[in-house]
Amino acid sequence: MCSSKQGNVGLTKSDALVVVDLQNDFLPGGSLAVSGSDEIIPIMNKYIHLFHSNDLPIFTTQDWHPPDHCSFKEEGGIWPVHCVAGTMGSLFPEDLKLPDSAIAILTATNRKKEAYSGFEGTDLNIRLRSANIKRLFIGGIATDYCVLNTVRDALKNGYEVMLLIDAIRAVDVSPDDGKRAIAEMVSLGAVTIEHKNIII
Ligand code: VGL
Ligand code: ZN
Repeated sequence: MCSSKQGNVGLTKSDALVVVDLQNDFLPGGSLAVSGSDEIIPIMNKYIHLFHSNDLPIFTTQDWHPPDHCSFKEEGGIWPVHCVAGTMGSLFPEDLKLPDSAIAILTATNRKKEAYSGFEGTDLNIRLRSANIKRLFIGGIATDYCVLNTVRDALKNGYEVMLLIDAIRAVDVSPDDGKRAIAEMVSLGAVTIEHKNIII
């Protein structure tokens, strides 16, 4: 499939915003800090405002690990301890302006299982279906892990995906992982969009 860059896009009642893992531990000063991740907070706030003011649902995912999660180095995984359920690092930064109506989806809660997708082991798909959502606007952290896997599953589950290209940041364990992830998401059918392209 060809890569496609979208012009202006209008929001409809079958659209939802999915904010992926915009949590303290992935921000500067956090235990798994992602470079430049703080820069996307004001942009995500614009998307949040757009969706909320149009009465469209906002879903948030949170990496929500037990203290001995298998992805942690101490347990043989590759990551420093991060996003332990209920700790400061697992919470949203104060300057992320989420409305009370935002729907929280908690992921990777099973000690024995890594899960990078917001759909894996959660009720996200059921909630989206019952709200008649057809198109997802997906952004957050990290481009090359949870955003990538959430987008893959969204497309597999039949949703249209608009990738918020101005509101994602990559871990880049290997150089260009983020770039490759974007290329893959686009080749699978995701359409990239910037907040200034949304018309209402
Ligand atoms: C993530 C690394 C480890 C993510 C979660 O949210 O992309 N990355 N756990
Ligand atoms: Zn994690």
